[in-house]
Amino acid sequence: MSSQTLILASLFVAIISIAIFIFVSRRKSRAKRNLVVLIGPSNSGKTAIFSSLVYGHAVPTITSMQANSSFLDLPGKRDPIQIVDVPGHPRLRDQFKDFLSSAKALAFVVDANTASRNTAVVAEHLHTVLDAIMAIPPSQPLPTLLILAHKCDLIKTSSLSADTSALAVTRVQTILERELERRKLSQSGGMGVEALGDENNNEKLNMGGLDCRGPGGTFKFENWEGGEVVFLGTSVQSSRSDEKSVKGSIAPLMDWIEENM
Ligand SMILES: Nc1nc2c(ncn2[C@@H]2O[C@H](COP(=O)(O)OP(=O)(O)OP(=O)(O)O)[C@@H](O)[C@H]2O)c(=O)[nH]1
Ligand SMILES: [Mg+2]
Repeated sequence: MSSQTLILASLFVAIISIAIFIFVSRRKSRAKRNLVVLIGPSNSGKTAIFSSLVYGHAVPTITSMQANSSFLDLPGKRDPIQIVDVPGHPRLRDQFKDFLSSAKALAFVVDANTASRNTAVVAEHLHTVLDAIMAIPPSQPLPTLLILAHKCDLIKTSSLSADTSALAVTRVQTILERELERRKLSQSGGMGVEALGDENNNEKLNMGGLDCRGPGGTFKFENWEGGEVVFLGTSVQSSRSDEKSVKGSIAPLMDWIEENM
């Protein structure tokens, strides 16, 4: 065999090997994305949602000091869905970053009933999540950001027939958009924004992640440049006797998982 043929044969083998490697690693990264990560402030209801998804009912909880992880088998799905519940404690909440490359969805849980009182804390926490998603390299698929307006059962309405879930979603979305726009303006004015979660971490003062398309770039989730944001209204407990079963109240999240994973 001439040396030219040998070089051509080696090149051919190298190209085939690279093609096989890329094919296998793409399949792997697609197969891995069966994960939903529950994140958000302390006491918002992440562990209650986790146990409702995994065990079918909410269990009594205390403040989580470590992440919970379990699998959910759904009819018609080949692979089980992994659910991870990351504690909201300021020193532990950044653990969600470990799952960024494999998560299909990050579910940011907000207590819709107290969101207006805790706006600054909730928005600062969400800002760290938006910043982390925007920092994902373009070669990696972006997780969908689900924002769960949770504890819908506690929303007070004048009419019994009102859709508390829709009210909770509108309330949470409006509050967060307003506060994130405020943070964006403070940053662009060179004033910096508060890092409420961990007062020792100065990096957070320069967080990005709020870029939006459209005139003026006003912060709106539908125009956010970091990918898809979906709002869902959920609850795991019922304070009204005429309401659906506990499992039914996380139905919007379950439906999203069934349709998208
Ligand atoms: N009314 C009502 N209460 C809820 C709901 N979901 C959770 N809770 C209550 O809210 C409290 C906090 O819930 P957790 O699930 O422990 O909150 P968490 O987000 O895991 O909090 P950390 O572990 O500290 O991050 C508990 O007392 C729950 O019973 C809900 O849908 N409705
Ligand atoms: Mg918890």
